[in-house]
Amino acid sequence: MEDKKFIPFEGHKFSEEEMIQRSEEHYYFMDTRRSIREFSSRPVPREILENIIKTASTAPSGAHKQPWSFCLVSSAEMKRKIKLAAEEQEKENYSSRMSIRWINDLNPFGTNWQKPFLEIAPYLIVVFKRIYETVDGEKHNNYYVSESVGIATGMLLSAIHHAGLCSLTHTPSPLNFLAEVLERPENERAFLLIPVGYAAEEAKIPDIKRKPLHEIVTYF
Ligand code: IYR
Repeated sequence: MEDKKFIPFEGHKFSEEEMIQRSEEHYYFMDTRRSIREFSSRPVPREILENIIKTASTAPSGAHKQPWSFCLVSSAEMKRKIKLAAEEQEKENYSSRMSIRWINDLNPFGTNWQKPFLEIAPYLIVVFKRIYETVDGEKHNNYYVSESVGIATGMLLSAIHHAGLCSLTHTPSPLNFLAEVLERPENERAFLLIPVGYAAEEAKIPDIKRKPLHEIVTYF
C-alpha cells in the first residue's frame, strides 16, 4: 500500500471585487461559445490541441484514476474513415431509429445524416472512457467513469473556446465504430467525437437563447 503524501496547497487569492469581475468576465466569454457545424479547413498548430488536451486532463476524477484517453486525428485518411462510418450510423438514425419528435426537436439545428465537417475540420478529438485498468494481469474497474470523463470533456470544450477555436459535440450513435476504426484497447469505450478548428467564414448558427438564472437555480 502506498503511504499518504500531502503537500501544501498553493491556491490563488483574489479580493472579492476581483472575484466578482473575474467571474462576470468569464461568464461573458463562455457565453460566446457556440457549437459550430461549418468548419474551415485552415490548419491549426498541433501544440494548441496538445495544450487543450492537457487542460482537459486537469479534471477531477474518481480516486484520481484519470479514466480518459484522447485520440487526436488529423490524418485525412482516418478522418474519411470516421466520416463514412459515422454517416452510415446517422443514415439509419435519421431514416428509422430516431422518433418523429426527436427529428422535429432537431429541426431548428438543420442537422441531417451528412457529416462533411468530419473531413473538413483540421482535427477530430475522440474522447474515450477507460472503464478498467489492467494491473498485474487483473482487471481493476475505474470509478465514476462517466462523471469523470464528462467533466474532462466540459473542460476540453472550454479550453477549445479559450484558445479561440470552435468545436461540435458530435454523437453519432452507436459510437462503438470509433474504437474499431481507431483500434483502441479492450478497456476503452468511445464517449464523444469532437471536430475542432476555425469556423468557416460563412458559418451560421441557430438563433437560440440560454435559460435565465431563475429557471436553472433554486436557492435554499
Ligand atoms: N447524432 C445525430 C442527431 C443529433 C442528436 C442531438 I440530441 C443533437 O443535439 C444533434 C444531433 C447527429 O449528430 O446528427
